[in-house]
Amino acid sequence: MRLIGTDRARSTAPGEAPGEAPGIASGRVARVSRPARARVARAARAAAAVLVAAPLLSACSAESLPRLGMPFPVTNQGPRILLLWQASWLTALIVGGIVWGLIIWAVIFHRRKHPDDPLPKQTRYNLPIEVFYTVVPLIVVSVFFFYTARDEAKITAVKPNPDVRVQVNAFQWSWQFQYLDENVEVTGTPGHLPTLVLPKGESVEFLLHSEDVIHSFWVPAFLFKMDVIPGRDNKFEVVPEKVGEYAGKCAELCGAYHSEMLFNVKIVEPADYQKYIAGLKARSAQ
Ligand SMILES: [Cu+2]
Repeated sequence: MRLIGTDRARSTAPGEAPGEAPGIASGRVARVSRPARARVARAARAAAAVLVAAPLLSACSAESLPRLGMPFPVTNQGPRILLLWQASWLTALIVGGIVWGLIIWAVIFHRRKHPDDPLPKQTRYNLPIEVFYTVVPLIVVSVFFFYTARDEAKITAVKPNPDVRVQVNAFQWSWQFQYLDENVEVTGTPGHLPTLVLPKGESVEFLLHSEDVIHSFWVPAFLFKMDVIPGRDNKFEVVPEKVGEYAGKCAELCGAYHSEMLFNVKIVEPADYQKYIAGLKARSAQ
């Protein structure tokens, strides 16, 4: 049986009325011809390649694949997040390539060749193909779900005793960073961006607190953002790994000056971090 046939030379099966979908109008169970079975087998092999690709891609490292526009990761969690992103994109591209290929194949090889050509035989259903295109997406989504759930649990895990604890207070329209164990803080305004200084190689826990509306704490170089919700303090933990200066911003439209809600992140050596904290303490003592 053809899905949508254009083969006008196809012979009618014994007992089948001309132009009738085999086994449908007459109430018989549809049988699948050999060429159709071969096509389903080819499609099944292509789908199997996609399904195999996802776990294989996850066995690659983030550095061995293109970053696809994502920033270079600067925390211990960055490579895991980047790889999840890369594997998802590449799997989607493979699935997209197969779908585009099938569309182009149908457009080129099954186009109407003559204006007087009759409509091709209209097939109402094909059980193997329907089972195939129901089961394969379910498997693809399950693979996506498995890796997303596994990585989300690891990315959002917090340890009981982090080296540094920073409470991030978001307000319309800037940020305050409180170093909880040192009892010092830095407060910004829309015209004066606050800088969040973090020590390289030490675990930092962020406690996200909102004073008013929903904001979102986003450092693009962390490849991560988390909502800051009034009445519900979220937390996450990272180990900064690359010394440098990075941009931070609010990623939730929170009011008129949302676009001004910017801050800087500076990852420094632990000794420089201690000097910075000592300077903040000296200034607050004045
Ligand atoms: Cu905001």
